[in-house]
Formats: sequence, C-alpha cells, structure tokens
Amino acid sequence: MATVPAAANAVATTCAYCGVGCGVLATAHRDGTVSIAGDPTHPSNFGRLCSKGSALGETVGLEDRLLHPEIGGRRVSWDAALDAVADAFGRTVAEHGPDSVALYVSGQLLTEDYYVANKLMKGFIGTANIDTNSRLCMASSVAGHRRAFGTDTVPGTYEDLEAADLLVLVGSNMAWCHPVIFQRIAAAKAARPEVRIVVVDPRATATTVAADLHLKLKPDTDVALFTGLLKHLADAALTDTGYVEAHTEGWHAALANVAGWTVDRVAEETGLAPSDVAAFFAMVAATERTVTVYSQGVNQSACGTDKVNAIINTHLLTGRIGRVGTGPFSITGQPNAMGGREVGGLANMLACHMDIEDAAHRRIVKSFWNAPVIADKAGLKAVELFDAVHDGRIKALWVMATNPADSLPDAGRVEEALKRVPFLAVSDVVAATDTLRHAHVKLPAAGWGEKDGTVTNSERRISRQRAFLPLPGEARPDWQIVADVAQRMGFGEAFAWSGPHEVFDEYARLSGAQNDDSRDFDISGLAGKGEAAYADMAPVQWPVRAGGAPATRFFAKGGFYTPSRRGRFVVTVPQTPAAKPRRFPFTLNTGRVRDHWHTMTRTGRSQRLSAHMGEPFVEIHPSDAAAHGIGAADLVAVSSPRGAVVVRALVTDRVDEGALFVPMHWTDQTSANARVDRLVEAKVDPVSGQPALKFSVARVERFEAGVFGYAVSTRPIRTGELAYWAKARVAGGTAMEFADADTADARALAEELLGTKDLVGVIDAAAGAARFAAIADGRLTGAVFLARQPVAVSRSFVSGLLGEPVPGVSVVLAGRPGADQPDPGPTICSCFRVGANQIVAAAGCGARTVADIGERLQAGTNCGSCRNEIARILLSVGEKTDEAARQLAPTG
Ligand SMILES: Nc1nc2c(c(=O)[nH]1)N[C@H]1C(S)=C(S)[C@@H](COP(=O)(O)OP(=O)(O)OC[C@H]3O[C@@H](n4cnc5c(=O)[nH]c(N)nc54)[C@H](O)[C@@H]3O)O[C@H]1N2
Ligand SMILES: Nc1nc2c(c(=O)[nH]1)N[C@H]1C(S)=C(S)[C@@H](COP(=O)(O)OP(=O)(O)OC[C@H]3O[C@@H](n4cnc5c(=O)[nH]c(N)nc54)[C@H](O)[C@@H]3O)O[C@H]1N2
Ligand code: SF4
Ligand SMILES: [Mo]
Repeated sequence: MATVPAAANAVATTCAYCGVGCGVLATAHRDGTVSIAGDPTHPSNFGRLCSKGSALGETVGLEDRLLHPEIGGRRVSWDAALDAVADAFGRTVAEHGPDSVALYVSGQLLTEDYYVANKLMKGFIGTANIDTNSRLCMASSVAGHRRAFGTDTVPGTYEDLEAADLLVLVGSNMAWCHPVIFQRIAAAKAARPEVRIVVVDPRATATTVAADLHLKLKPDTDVALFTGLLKHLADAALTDTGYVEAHTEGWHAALANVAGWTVDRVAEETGLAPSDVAAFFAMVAATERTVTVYSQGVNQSACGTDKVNAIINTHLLTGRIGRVGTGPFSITGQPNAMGGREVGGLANMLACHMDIEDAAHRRIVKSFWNAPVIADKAGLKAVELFDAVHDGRIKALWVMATNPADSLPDAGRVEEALKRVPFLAVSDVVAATDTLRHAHVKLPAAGWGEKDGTVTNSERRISRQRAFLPLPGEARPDWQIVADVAQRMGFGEAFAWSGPHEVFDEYARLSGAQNDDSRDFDISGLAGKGEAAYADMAPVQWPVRAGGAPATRFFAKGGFYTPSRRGRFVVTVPQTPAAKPRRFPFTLNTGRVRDHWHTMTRTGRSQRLSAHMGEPFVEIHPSDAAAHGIGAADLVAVSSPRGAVVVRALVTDRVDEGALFVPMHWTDQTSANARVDRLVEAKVDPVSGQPALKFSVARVERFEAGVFGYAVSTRPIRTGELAYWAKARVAGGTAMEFADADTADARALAEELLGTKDLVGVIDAAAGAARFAAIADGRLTGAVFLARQPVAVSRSFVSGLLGEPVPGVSVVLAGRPGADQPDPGPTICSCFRVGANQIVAAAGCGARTVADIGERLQAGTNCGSCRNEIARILLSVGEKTDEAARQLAPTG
C-alpha cells in the first residue's frame, strides 16, 4: 500500500515516531481505515515520509488497546482510578516526604502533557523525582550543550544539513532512524555530487553504504578521534581567532590537552588506518561548511558527554557554528524529546530551560506558578531512580508513555523493582506491555491521532499534533489524567485548564517571564493565542520572543548563555575502553532496525512493518561464528554477567570480530527471551547519568535445539513452553519462528500451537521433519513446518497464503512457490512488498541503479527508506553496479 493523495478532509498533524518531526496528512474514513500522506507544506519533510510514517494508518486499530481504567486487573471507573493514584501519592508524601514518590515519563508525551506532569512534581508535590526516558536518549547531548553553551540549545536547522559540503555522522544510523533527514541529505548530494558524507560507526549499516568514508572505529573511541581532529585543525591554522577570542573561553586548556594526539596515535587508539584518519582530518580542514551530526553512538556511552564536547570543541575552534551549513547537530530520537527538555522533564532541570540550582530561576518559576513549594535540588536520574524504587526509597511510582521493564539497562533488576514497589500506576495506550503487567493501577491514555498538543523536533520546530479520531473507550489524554490527579491532591486552581491550548499558553508565558534573552528558550511570542489560533498554529522554530523577530540559528555572533556569555571549550580526555573480562570476550552493541519502533507496541501491529525483520537477531562476524560453531540462521544464546537472551544468528562482516549487535525491539510480548536490556549493565556517564547502552560485555554460544519451526495462523498462536519463539504480524494473522530442545510428537506440537486437531500433514520421521496445514472452507487458517535444522520454507509465500483460498494441501505443504512463481525472498521494500530475490533477479537482467530497480519493481519509490538496502544488494551482486548504486538519487 502506498501513501495516497490527501483527501479534502485530511487533518494536518505530525508523525508519531522520530524526532525528524514530519508533517502528516491523516484522513479517517467511514469504514474505519485511515490513510496517511506526507504534508507537502511541512518544513521538516515537504511531503516525504519514511516506512514507519507511511504505515501509521495500520497502527491505529483498537484491538489490543487499553480502553478502561483498571485496579488490580479489574475494570473500574475513572473516579476510582484517579482517587487511587491521588491517595497513594498523597499518603506516601504525607508519611515519607515528597522524595518518596516519583514519575517516570517519556519523550513520547506531548509538550502539554509533559508540562503538567513537571509542574505537579516540582512545584506542588515539591520533589524533582521526575525523570524521563530522554535520560536514555538525549541526556549526554543536553549535558554537553549546557557545558559548552550554558544551556541546552541545538544551534542549527535542517537547512544546514542540505547546505553543508561535508556531513560527519557520528554514531547515527540515519538511513534507518531519521530516514527523512537522510533523504534530504541524499537529495542534496544528488544535486551537488561534491558533497561528502563521513560516517563514524563501529558497525557497517544502511547509512555507511552512502558514506564516502566510513570510519569503523573501535567502540567508544570517538573522543580520541575528535581530540586528534581538534589538534589537526589548530595545527592547520584553522583556528578562527576572531571568533575564539571574542566569543569563547577555555581554548588554551583545550589545546594544551590535545598535544600528542597525532594521526598515528589516534589511529592506534581507534583502530582506524592512519590514512583514513588523515583523510578525514584533511576533509574537515578543507571544508568550511561542515556539520557534525550525532546520535546514540555518541550519547549512550560512559563518556557520552565528553564525546559531545569533543565534537563541539572542533566547531567552536573553527567558528563553524550558527552559520549556514555549519555546526554541531544533535538529532533527537523521540517525537518530543526536545519538548520534554524544554518543559524541564529531566530531573535536573526546571521548566523552560531554567536551572534547578539557580535561586533566581526557582523564584521565577515558583512565583509564576503561585506554587506552594519548588524543588531546590536535582532529583534522581532514571537509573538511580529505579535503584531507589528497588531499595524502597521510592514507594509510589507512576510510569507514563514508556516501557522501562524493557528499555532501561539491567532490565531484570528494573522489573524486580517494579514488582517490589508498593504502588505502581502505568499510563499506556496498549493493554499489555512488560511494564503494565506489574501495574496496580492501569490508566488508558489517548494515543496518536486521538490527542491534541504540540511537539518539538530536532531543529527546534514546534508543530501541532492534531486529533483526527474520536477518543476510544474511556481513554483520556495524558495532560488531563495528570491534572485530574493534581486536583484530587488538592492543587485545584493551578491545574484547572479547559484544554491543551490553555496549558500551552501558560507555558509560553512562563518561557518569557523575566527572560530578556537571558535564556535561549522563549516562546512568549506564541502566548495569548486563544483556542482557534492554537488549533491552527503553523510549525514554528523557537525562539519566538514577544515582539522579536524569530531566530533560526544560534551563536554565529556568540551570545552564549553562560555567565560570561562566552562559549566554553571543555577539556575532554580520551579514555581507553576497559579490557573485557576473559569470560565475556565480546562487546555488545544495541540499537534499532528500520521498520520497528522501540518495544513495538505500535509498529508491531503493522504487517507491512513486521515484514522487514520478523525476528530478534545478533549480528556476529563470520570468523567468530565459525569459532563458536554457529551457522547462518542458527540460534545463539548471548549472555552477559546479568543474563542471557536467545536470538537468531545473522552472520555478517558488518560487525567486526569481537563485536555483536542485537536490536532493542523484542520483548516478552513478541518473543520467548530476547529483551536485550537484561544483558546491559547499568553503567552511566558520570556527567549526564545516561546509560552506556551501546557497550556491554558478552559471550555467545550456539543454542542447541533439536527442532526448529515456522508457524502461521489466523488466530493467536500458543507458545506453551517453547524454548525459543518470536511472533510477527502478517497479512492474514500471526507468524511465528520457534525452536525447542526436541519434540517427541510433531503432530501434538502442531496441534498445541494452532489450537486445533483438524490438521492435515506429512511426517518424515527419519528426517525429523513434518509439515501441517489447517484448512477451513478452502482457506488456509494455519500451518506448521518442523525440521531438525532451521526450516527452509519461503516465509513470504506461506504467510501470503494465510486466510486465502488454497488450491490444495500440497501447495501449502510444499512451502514455496512453484517454478513458475519465483520466491521473492525477504522483504526489502515494505511499501510495495518487494523481496531481495526480486532485486537480485532485476540486477541480473540489467538493472544497475536504485532508480532502475524503482522503474522495474517500484521498490524504493514511495517512502524511500529501503533505497540504501537496494543499493547494498546491487553492490553485493556485481562490481559494475558499484558506482551506480552509490548515486543515491533523490526521492520526490
Ligand atoms: N526505525 C527506527 N527509528 C527510530 C527509532 C526506532 O526505534 N526505530 N527510535 C528513535 C529514537 S528514540 C532514537 S534515540 C533514534 C536513535 O537513532 P540512532 O542513534 O541513529 O540509532 P541506534 O541504532 O540506536 O544507534 C546508532 C549507531 O550507533 C553506533 N554505535 C555504537 N557504539 C558506538 C560508538 O562507540 N561510537 C560511534 N560513533 N557509534 C557507535 C551503532 O553501531 C549504531 O549503528 O532513532 C529514532 N528513530
Ligand atoms: N539496549 C538499548 N536500550 C535502549 C536503547 C538502545 O539503543 N539500546 N535506546 C533507548 C532510547 S534512546 C529510548 S528513547 C528508549 C525507548 O524506550 P521506551 O520509551 O520504553 O519504548 P517505547 O516502546 O517507545 O515505549 C513507549 C510506551 O508508551 C506507550 N504510548 C505511546 N503513546 C502514548 C501516549 O500518548 N500516552 C501514553 N501514556 N502512552 C503512550 C506505548 O504503547 C509504549 O508502551 O529506549 C532506550 N533503551
Ligand atoms: S522520518 Fe519517518 S518516523 Fe521520523 S517523523 Fe518522518 S515519517 Fe515519522
Ligand atoms: Mo531515544
């Protein structure tokens, strides 16, 4: 299904997913379906959408939604649920003080939700124990910005990414994680082929395919790389002395620190070839318009804040900041990671970029809120916060729009904490998550498409999210749930807004209170709008000072927000990552895949998105796989000192020897045992408190299974006691990969999985293989394939038959299409369902470029998210296509 042209009654809103913040036109149809198109007028995407955005319409159904409040697993009225939360919080505060309660919130809340939650905690309950999953995501960038700029400012704008002549992407798999920005860059490169892209990542990814230079450095050695770069720039006389002297401080110390960081030393430390290091340094030196973009390979590290400042130092030195096509650029993950930072959702911030440690700032906020108290010291940061839940210091916890049982490091311990806490409320949109299963009170929140408010994207652009669907069941918007609890706790007046427009207005006014450019964040120019103008508000970049002209960039002429108004160089000392213990000789890296979002509560509902990668996996180098007797598609137990997961082997030299990569998406809802954060140690960056989610120690073993299988069913598939399983949505129902120690009775197993005895099939006892199908009224309702090795059936063929009329049992049991119908292979283009084998076949018939493939197969011509994978396939099938495949043509 492709995106369709916008209908007349389309509602302009913003994508639910990443921090690119694409404008979406959503149309709800009478038959309950929703169609989605990119908003051509939205300045973040100008009509483009990626695979996830395009499939939003498939994720808004009401099946599996949490539609009613529950206490102790029983449906209750809203009154009862809100009373329960207010009582528990009120009682706990009365008995144990304000620091005994906590909120753990999320960059997936709207700004208005977030503002209300922060106000309740910091101004009324009187504790800063509110932290957010942005601690896992953006905290090092925030801390780095504050050290260098005095405040949390992203200085640039997306146009800078297009205007740059050199883009250095550090720890970012942008092709998959910020695909529309990536498309904008690809388009700029197609228009100006002299644009260069350097990717710094220990792993080869869909993004590195597009790179002119891939610096495949050893994990966590980025500080050494950028320290060497700072020295090189200074030695090459690229210091912008005018800028440095007029607008910065600390450069002598920073330059003293780089002595000795020669190309050779950098090469040794990072494991890169000296020629690559030198080439990179020379490129940066030669290119005035350089933007350094960074993401989780930088932030999620025990030295994440130093990585950020090592990068920023190079931009301050050269004065390449705040001017067109220049600057450091932290791209945000979640749709409202920025909004959350702005409202003060982090435990160490006050609202509107004010500082909790600053008495004047506290006075401004307290008096503006007319609050009885104001938190005067930083609260507990996410990892510490869950420690405090674990050891009983926190006795009442409310989790909103995040799934800490899966996404926090040492997730097993986090889950123990959730089990222990005397009171746990969870607000979510779906009925079952690994976190919700421990909630005493479940609060049904309105989801994307049902709620109204604002979000801020990576380039400081505030956009409206607008409702286009009615509130389902008894679901309510998060801001309202929090305000209702606040009212019940006796804080009535201060929480009596009639709608999100009033919350936004209050927030906008607070941002301007005693500001006069003493703080970067000011949107007081957006105050006083009234409901109608708020409803119509066009996307706008902050600051929007009252009566002032909007500024799109910061710091070209200094004007930092430190006490001296100078930007600060920070001395960053490269640390050699600690040696790995003998028992755990691998480094475990974690991250994302193209078509899934975090714990899959939403993307997992889309069969289109589930087709790209249907199983948890571990990327492992061929020589490591061989050394451990692990073959392609075998199962692998990956363990750390904290636990083990079982995932599929993806044997590839995309990772180096000694390195593993496991995605973060699979949970107990979608797999037997693949929650990778159970393996990750809760080690944090000492400055930002952000956990080092990209670097754990691990080991691997082949997971011995006596039987492997693949099942599809129109009804839910039972998993029983299977040692391994992973489920994915397919067009007609569910598909499941599984394995077990062995099975004595193949038929009994198939019957149990499908929940029916009405099966036809064949058993080859000697080969240990069996195949079964359930057919009702001539349609396939289920099938099970079993073998001693990973089963060799065409997944796309079998799942494509599910729910469809089948000509005969033999067609199903064959497990693959006849010779006249070639197997399309694993899905590459989810929009048009084009498989890898089709692309290889087209290449064999003369397709040379991504554009050729688009012409022949349509693949890559809708959202464009798969264009790099197509390029990679073309690269792998023939040298002649090499050059052509690198020409990433723009998508329209
Ligand atoms: N498809 C999809 N897109 C998403 C999301 C999603 O769940 N799915 N989530 C959104 C969110 S919240 C976020 S935060 C962003 C994250 O976006 P990204 O940060 O781009 O994604 P990740 O896969 O987490 O990690 C990026 C890369 O960091 C690399 N890396 C690991 N260690 C190091 C290191 O030491 N140095 C360097 N230089 N690199 C390293 C990894 O190999 C990986 O390729 O994506 C957003 N977009
Ligand atoms: N190992 C490892 N761990 C990681 C990462 C990594 O790279 N590696 N990345 C980290 C990062 S950057 C992030 S951002 C986190 C993300 O991790 P989480 O925030 O835990 O993941 P999500 O699946 O996005 O959880 C959001 C939850 O909110 C619900 N929800 C959606 N919309 C709403 C709403 O409007 N209201 C309410 N109340 N609920 C809603 C969803 O159903 C879902 O259960 O994971 C972190 N953990
Ligand atoms: S890039 Fe994709 S996921 Fe991110 S906002 Fe745009 S459409 Fe949504
Ligand atoms: Mo994130």
